[in-house]
Amino acid sequence: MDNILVTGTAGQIGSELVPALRDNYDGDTVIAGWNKTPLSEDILETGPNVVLDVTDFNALEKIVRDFKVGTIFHMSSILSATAETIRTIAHDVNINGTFNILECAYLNGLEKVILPSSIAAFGDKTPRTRTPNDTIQNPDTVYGISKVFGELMGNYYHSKLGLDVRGIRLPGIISWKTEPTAGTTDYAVAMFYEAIRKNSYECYLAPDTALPMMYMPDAINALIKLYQADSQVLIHHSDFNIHAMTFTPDDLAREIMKINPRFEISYKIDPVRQSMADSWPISLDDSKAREEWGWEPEYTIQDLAEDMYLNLTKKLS
Ligand code: AKB
Repeated sequence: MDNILVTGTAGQIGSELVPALRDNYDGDTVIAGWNKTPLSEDILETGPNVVLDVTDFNALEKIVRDFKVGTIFHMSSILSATAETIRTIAHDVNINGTFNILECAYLNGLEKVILPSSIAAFGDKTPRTRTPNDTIQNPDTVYGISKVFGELMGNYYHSKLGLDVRGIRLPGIISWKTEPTAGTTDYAVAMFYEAIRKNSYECYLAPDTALPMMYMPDAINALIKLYQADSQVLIHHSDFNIHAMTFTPDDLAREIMKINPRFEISYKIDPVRQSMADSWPISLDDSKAREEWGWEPEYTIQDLAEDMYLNLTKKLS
């Protein structure tokens, strides 16, 4: 097996994906690509790392050749809320960067590219409950449009050029190791931090905003399981729905109150993030992922709340 390069290792998912890949494979074969945000000691000590700007094709190609890369997990992305405020950078990273990854993988004969998409790839004309895998996609956000670009280009490189590109549409991801702040679904992580630090949280989404969510271990498991799937069994490629749970800010606050009865929630709506959330699915039909590569989530909202609270309390103390 050739080496695995992960882009965006310092991000919320990358920072947990690299250790998981190093546990599954030899640590020396998993290269942590990062840009600007420094890596944790743990990642620096357990395998190779490299500074990587995905918008620079020549630098990317040199890394792919120098490190004998066979697979890229392309995790670097400017998330939904930030992408609305820095459109040019978001276009460079999310669209040009994704194109560079695919073109570089194709030209250098790589084995696979794992290219995550998002629930943001849907829009207000998409059916919002049990959103079908193959349906109308009309996002009206910079981030969502860039995710549709990645899905379509991933499928193009697969069908026209024979590159094995695979991707899942990730929901809001809840985790305690790296704090995400650039997305719309990140209120759910912030609520835990503030419940532990201050016993209170002011939420920027309305109390009844229902969104698909997932605990990090399920997201990591999905990425690795899709990577390992036999290519013969895949009918879809860059555009799999996956689903674990749906909850609202009010639902999550009530779960946290079971653990911390002093916790109080208040609301001050951010119209930009609210309108994004209102255009995204409430739940997804993930039967294609279940049928084609055996996707199955493990964590419920109760499991997630208990595990998050415990681990974040340890981390913050
Ligand atoms: C975001 O809110 O930007 C992301 C996503 C739903 O893809 N977490």
